[in-house]
Amino acid sequence: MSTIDMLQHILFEFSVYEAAHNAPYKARAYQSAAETVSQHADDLETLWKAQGIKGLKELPGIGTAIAEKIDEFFRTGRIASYRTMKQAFPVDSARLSTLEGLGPKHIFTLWQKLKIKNLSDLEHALQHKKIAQLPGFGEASQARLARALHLKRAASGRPALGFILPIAEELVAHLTRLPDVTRSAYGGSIRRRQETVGDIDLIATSNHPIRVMEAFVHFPEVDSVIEQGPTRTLVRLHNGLDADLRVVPDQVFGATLLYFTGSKQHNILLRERALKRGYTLNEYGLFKGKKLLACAHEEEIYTRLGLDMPPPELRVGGEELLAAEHHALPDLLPYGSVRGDLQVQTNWTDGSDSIEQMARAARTNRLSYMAVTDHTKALTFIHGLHEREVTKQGKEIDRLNKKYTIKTHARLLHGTECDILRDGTLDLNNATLSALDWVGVSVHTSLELEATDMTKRIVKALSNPNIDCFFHPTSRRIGRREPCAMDMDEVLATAKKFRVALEIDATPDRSDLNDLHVRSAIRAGVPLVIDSDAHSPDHFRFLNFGEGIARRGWATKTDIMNTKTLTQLRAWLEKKRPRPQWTA
Ligand code: DGT
Ligand code: CA
Ligand code: CA
Ligand code: ZN
Repeated sequence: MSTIDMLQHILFEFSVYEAAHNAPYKARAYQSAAETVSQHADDLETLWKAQGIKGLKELPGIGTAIAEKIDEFFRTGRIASYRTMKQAFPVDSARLSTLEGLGPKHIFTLWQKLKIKNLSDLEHALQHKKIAQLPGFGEASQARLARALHLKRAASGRPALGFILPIAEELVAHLTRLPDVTRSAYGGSIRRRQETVGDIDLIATSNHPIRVMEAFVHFPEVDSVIEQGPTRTLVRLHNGLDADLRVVPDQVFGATLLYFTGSKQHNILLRERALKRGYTLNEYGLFKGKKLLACAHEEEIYTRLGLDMPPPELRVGGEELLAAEHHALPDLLPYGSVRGDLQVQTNWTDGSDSIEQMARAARTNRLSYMAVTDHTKALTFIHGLHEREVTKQGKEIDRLNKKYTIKTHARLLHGTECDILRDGTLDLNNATLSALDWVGVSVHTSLELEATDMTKRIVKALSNPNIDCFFHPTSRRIGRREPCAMDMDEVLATAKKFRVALEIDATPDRSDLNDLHVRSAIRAGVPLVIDSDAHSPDHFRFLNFGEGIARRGWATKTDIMNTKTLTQLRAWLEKKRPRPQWTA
């Protein structure tokens, strides 16, 4: 754990402790401090060195008491009151909190009644069915917890792509900077943009492989060395993932990259094709007998095999090879095509920053428009907006649109992320919805409904003529919560009928829709959008992961509505229902 991760962890544990002890304001203070700390990461210590407690206090969400604790942490490497707290409450509350449905009060009860300190203790208690009888639990929540824990165990070791891609990019950047390295890339599931990742496969070319390997094992991300050799070195990173580096001569880069990009099934089919044509194909090249035919660039190898080159995202070992043979590969949506983000939360609800700050950050991320889509009143615990607050927010958005130009701030659409209630009715009245520029709906509660009930609920919601988009349609969270049960074909048919767009929510652990859903949606003629679901300025970068999902789903630019300009998007939306505010 880095120093900053440690500090964030401590603040988070304080927040659980306070929440468990009926101090919601203190809990909230610690929680927002933890978020601020993680956002400022390495800058925080720099700021503290330059300006001390005073500098810390200027950050959002950090008051005097917490600033003093952070100061103590940087000065002494620990916080005395944290030790005292942990003696009274020696519970890994941060890890336990990652289980769906396990709040601070529950965690405290588990400790008080059963001395449960961590996931293993909990697992043990669940096996012995000791949870149901505790106050505030019951049979249903015992079963739910067992499922959540099972899911967590099953998923641990396969984190979502979005958490790992930046690390892979960083490692490639380090490798490329080495004087002995000519080219470097990541391959494997990461290059194919698979939604979860087993390990990081790296390739570098060099005439001095031993020197490259020696530098690699000393990279700051590396925790320990599992195997070190001149062609292959395997290390464990601090985040628990393995990174697997191959070093080859530059002339064979294409063949090695192709092989280690996979997928395994794609490789097998390619090799069979090569064999049928009297060639052999391996990670060092395409050969006729002993004669090397092609290996410097991936494309040469595909060409020799009579194929167009499928983009890595399509290499699953299926239809892409047929398409490659018949010059029928899709013209995939290019990265960077999304022009506007249509799901963004602000500090009107559970986002960290103001509308203005988010609009500026969106513009910095080269977006030209952004919909403000704060949550609605059913989500009481994050102060979801009531109708009158939605209306008030609209005035603020008008003011900001007048105040700023596209030079510095994205144009704002006034939207909502309106909750779909259990019975399929919506959490805002129709008068309020119809006055909005952009209406997204989503499911956040009663996620456990049976497929027939859930489908009915969604169909009812989507048939409301004010709805433009269904956000994160399955509500899954990778490693935490399985997708809601529903009849996806019926949802698609409904979306098509009422012309409701479905969202690809690019938040890493959501990735919802997934690639297969995207493909079905396109086939069904359902419009799609890609959103970051940003809750802080740093989240706009997620859009790139969403574009990856779309590409894996064979999406072209025309399939994704928010690749349109704002004018085009408005024209498209107006066909569904008039928005008088745009002509006024
Ligand atoms: P992961 O790591 O589980 O997320 O998935 P991958 O696809 O990155 O798999 P990995 O790391 O085991 O191997 C990287 C690539 O190496 C894989 O995509 C294709 C290639 N590869 C691995 N094993 C085999 C194999 O037995 N046969 C062939 N033809 N290729 C293989
Ligand atoms: Ca891999
Ligand atoms: Ca590997
Ligand atoms: Zn939210």
